[in-house]
Amino acid sequence: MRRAAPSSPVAAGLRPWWATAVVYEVYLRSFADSDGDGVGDIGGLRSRLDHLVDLGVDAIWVTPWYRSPMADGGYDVSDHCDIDPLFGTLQEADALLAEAHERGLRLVVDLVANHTSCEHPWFRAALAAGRGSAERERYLFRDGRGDGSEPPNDWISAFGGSAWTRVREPDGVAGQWYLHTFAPEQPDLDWTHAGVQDDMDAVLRFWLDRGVDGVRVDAAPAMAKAPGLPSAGHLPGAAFDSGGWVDSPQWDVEAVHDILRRWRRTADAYGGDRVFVVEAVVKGPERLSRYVRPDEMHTAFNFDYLRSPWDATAVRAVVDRTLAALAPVAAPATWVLSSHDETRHVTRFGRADTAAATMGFDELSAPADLDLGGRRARAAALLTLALPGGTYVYQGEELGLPEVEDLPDEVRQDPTWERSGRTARGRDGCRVPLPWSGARPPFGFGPDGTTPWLPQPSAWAACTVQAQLEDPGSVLQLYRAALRLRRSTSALHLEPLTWLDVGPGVLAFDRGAAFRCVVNLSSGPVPLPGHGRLLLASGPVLGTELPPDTAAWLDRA
Ligand code: ISL
Repeated sequence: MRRAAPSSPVAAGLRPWWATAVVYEVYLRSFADSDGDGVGDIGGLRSRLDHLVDLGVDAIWVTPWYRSPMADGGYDVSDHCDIDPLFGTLQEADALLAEAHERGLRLVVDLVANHTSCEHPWFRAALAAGRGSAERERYLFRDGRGDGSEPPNDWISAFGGSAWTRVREPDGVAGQWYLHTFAPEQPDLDWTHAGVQDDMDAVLRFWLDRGVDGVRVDAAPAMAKAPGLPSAGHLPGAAFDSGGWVDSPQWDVEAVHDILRRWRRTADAYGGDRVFVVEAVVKGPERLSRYVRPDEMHTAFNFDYLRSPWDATAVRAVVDRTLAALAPVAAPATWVLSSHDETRHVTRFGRADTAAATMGFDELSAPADLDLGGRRARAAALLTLALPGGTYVYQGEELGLPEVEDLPDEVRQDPTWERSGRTARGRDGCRVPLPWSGARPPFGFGPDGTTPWLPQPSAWAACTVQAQLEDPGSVLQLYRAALRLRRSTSALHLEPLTWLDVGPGVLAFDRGAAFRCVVNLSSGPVPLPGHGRLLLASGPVLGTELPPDTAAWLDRA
């Protein structure tokens, strides 16, 4: 069995592991399928742990594996304390945790607490018990406006349309409405309800008791709502834009911080070095920093970095703003390029507009230039892994996978697709099952002859893990080399970032006296600033010139 090499400054106790960790996001449905039903599962993940050890990551975050009707790929949970049979069993989850720990990998689970599935026993009971019942108080049931046929307010769903759905009461008449920030199958909980708070504490303890190393908090800013649920004043047809909203009654409401503080107290009682990472798309790093105050979450996904266009001024600005916002709360940054919710960055960086759109709500644009996007993605990997803080690597990013933009409409499963009236393609294109080996689908994702839940492009024969291991110039080899170097380079764990001004279109910074990272985002070659030994480059470097869309790591010692 392979074991992750301990990271020196972290092993020496100079930093908690999560302050500079490389966390690999496992989107479980699409990682590896052990039983041939076409859906990734815990057995598949267990069988592929050595890939992650060889890659050199510190931890894995596993997307929801709980019992779920899968209306939103498992983010609609009907039992938070059991594993869905599609993914395996609790015993297998325990075995995975033990096997990960034996290999020196930490494991982070996903806590979906803003909403449950509509199949959750609490919601079924709420529907059955009717208007005015105690059961309805766990959710946000309200009477409609006017004669009751208009939604209670103008809030909009992240997947498009109104955030309210009307129910049929037990006696058969059209009745109250319930709030769902996401799909109608995901009713929002009322977090002012004491029973909800207590029961979610128990969920948190259930997983901490099993020994998980951290918790990713899903859609945190949605959990608190402005008292009285006032309308937001949205214009007709307004889109969900939580990253742009200020003083929204449905997002980033102050009371959310009480919930997070309560969880932090619960987790701190366990001792050890467990981490909370919060998913919060809010307006800018300054708002985000409020989620990582010393008594709240430890870290937060950096969506502003993810959304940044491939432009030196814009990237530098977001790095500076992030670091400046986090300094007063003494929280480490994270740097994220892709996730199961976003267009894969190889494709994004190959488009005319390289900024990220939200959750697949992007226009059908001209086909991306994947060679260009691929070069930029390789450079972005070295940039990202050299920044101070932690990093998230989304599965398949280490293979340079592009977004699959030509999925047939009939296979699409993301609720965004139907909710938008089939105009927004949604997130399926970044969720296509991974190619591991072989010349044809399922490319080792599942047993030969099985059919993955989303079809894999035949061109992926060239980007399987197996193919890339045989190619010294592959994206996988670049990631492995970069992660190896990152682990052993103490400056990347301990030293602050110092920019060098080397001209337009180029990002250059030092981490301490010995380490330098240079990224050329301009359209022509630039001289590598200063002298130093080339440690690693994202593409060919000729002499002392760095070609466009290329990054280099230099050792100046
Ligand atoms: O706020 C957003 C954009 O303005 C969203 O990105 C939002 O933060 C995101 O949709 C929350 O995502 C998470 O919860 C969803 C689930 O569908 C996603 O997969 C998950 O990552 C609902 O549980």
